[in-house]
Amino acid sequence: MRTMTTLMTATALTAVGVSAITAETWDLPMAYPATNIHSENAAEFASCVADATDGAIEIVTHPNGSLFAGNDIKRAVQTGQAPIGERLISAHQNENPLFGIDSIPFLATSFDDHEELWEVAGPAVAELLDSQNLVYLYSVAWPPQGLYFKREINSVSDMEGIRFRSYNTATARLAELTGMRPVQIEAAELSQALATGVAESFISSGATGYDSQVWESLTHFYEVDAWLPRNIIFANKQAWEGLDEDTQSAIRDCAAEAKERGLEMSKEYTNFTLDGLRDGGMIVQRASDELMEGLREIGDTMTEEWLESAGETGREVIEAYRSAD
Ligand code: PCA
Repeated sequence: MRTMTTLMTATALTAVGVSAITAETWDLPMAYPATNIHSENAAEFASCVADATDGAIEIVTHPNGSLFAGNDIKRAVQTGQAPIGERLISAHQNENPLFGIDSIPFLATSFDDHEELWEVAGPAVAELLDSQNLVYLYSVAWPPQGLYFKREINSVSDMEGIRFRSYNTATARLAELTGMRPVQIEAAELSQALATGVAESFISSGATGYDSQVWESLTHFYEVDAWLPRNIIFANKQAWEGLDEDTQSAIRDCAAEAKERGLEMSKEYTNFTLDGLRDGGMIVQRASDELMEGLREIGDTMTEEWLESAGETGREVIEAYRSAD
């Protein structure tokens, strides 16, 4: 396919004699709604790339799981079904524990700490992606993760038996350790799952609760700042290597801008969406000391489990992060 497009581009250039008259389209599958910060940021990234390459590369975003469901995006890009894509990387912790480093409970709980963690973890994750035929372009953290319920919850024992929507290994494990019942559901299906009672609770940012208008089904959001997971934009390696150096560096520049802009957008979206939940009628507050204490104990267990599974590389990254404090 790509060779074909390149050939057509070359023919068009010869025929007309101007640069970049035929664009190469890069479809970019994404899992979250078009109005979400990650999707809006990627749309700006796409327009930056179009400008910087004189229209030679036209990235077209496909939000909300419309091209591939979230869980299929990474494989689609690895195998070249899509040249570029965005994925919540911790959802792939089952492939390698390093992918779940951003979802270790209470390891990095603020944007600043999370960025420090990513400074040491990012290169290791990029290397791992490279070994899977993926080229890391940029990534952006979600706002801190809190707990959603449809009644008041003051302790871990209050959570017993609740049907809990999970989105990665860590969220499923959290459910198990708190006595809840995990069910894996894509963000695009979340409102529906809550409305039908398939799920009655979940952990996420204010952003996803706001995007999914969860006040229609739920009543409480507890700020626990458990972790900040990350979405990564990556390209298929062959598609990437098919680009000339100038094009690659133009895309890298746009990616560097997107990383910075995305971080600012995510920070701003945090309070905006918590206010949005309140406007929708939800009670938004910090979790009680008792609940936090119970969650921290579970966090310690999960940290130990992660370290055990992640081996030497994982341990080194955590140590480098902790000693940078
Ligand atoms: N929203 C995504 C992942 C993390 C977040 O804040 C979700 O709930 O699927």
